[in-house]
Amino acid sequence: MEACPRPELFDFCGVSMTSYFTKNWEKVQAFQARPDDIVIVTYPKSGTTWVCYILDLLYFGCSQERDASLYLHERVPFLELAMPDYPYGTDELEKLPTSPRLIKTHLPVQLLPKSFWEQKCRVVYVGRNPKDNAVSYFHFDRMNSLQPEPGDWNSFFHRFLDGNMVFGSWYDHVSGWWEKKQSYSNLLYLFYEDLVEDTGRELGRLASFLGLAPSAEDRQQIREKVHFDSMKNNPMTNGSTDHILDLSVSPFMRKGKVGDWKNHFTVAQNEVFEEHYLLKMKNSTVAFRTAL
Ligand code: PPS
Repeated sequence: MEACPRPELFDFCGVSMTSYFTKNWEKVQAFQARPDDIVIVTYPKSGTTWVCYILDLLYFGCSQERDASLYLHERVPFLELAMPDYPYGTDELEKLPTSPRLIKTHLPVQLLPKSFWEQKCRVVYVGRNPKDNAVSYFHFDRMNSLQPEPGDWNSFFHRFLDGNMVFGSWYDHVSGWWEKKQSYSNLLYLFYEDLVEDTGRELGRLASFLGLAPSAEDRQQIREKVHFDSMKNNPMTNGSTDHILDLSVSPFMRKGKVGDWKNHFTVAQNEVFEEHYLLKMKNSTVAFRTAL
């Protein structure tokens, strides 16, 4: 397999993107949603894998046979993925035998294909505080050969503030989806920090949003399987067989904590960040916790 070059960022409908998520755009925009599709939406590095796995187990059970034989990305295809040597997300979704289909996307609200709205699909959004989100994204870009070169932490930090990231500005993403929630009732907006604080409680919120009633035993089993340590040791979820990820640079399941930003942000960066945050988010009521 030939090594692919690290991609360039370019402006795509006002959002920074790489070709690995735009190459199949015609098919993405024409995607035919079904009324029972469940869409899991996140800005990258906000807990996507975690919530995809929770939903998969809630819907399709914890049987060892299924759980040990299918990678999570096969169970929950990534809609806009169009990378070399990977099946395109839209093709994977068309072949998916399960019902409902669980669909992962990182698209900002204005780019979600319109049939999801027409079909009134349920949407689960997961947001994560921007400081930990930026740190997680930095380490991901270091170890993922199909992401742009991250450069050093300081230059990455400034790019994050400027929204020059794959999938654009964190600020626009979290506030755009928060705004949508005010008018679209089939949207559950979760926070990574709440999941860390009390996974069982958030599992309950998810189940009731989806109209599911897992038994106490099922809930317990799911909680065990989706614990950070279990997912880190699980080849179906830990990225260990993904050839574009170099786990010797940084693990895909890296720390799973709230507050790791304190190990990266300098005092000066934190001051710049806080001031910039107030400006960028002055019109949004969404609120994040940077510590528990
Ligand atoms: S991606 O590549 O966008 O799909 O990444 P994503 O899954 O959204 O985010 C990865 C971060 O989520 C953490 N993670 C978890 N934290 C706690 N518990 C569980 N079970 C869990 N699963 C994934 C993962 O470790 C990444 O965060 P960091 O801070 O880098 O550790």
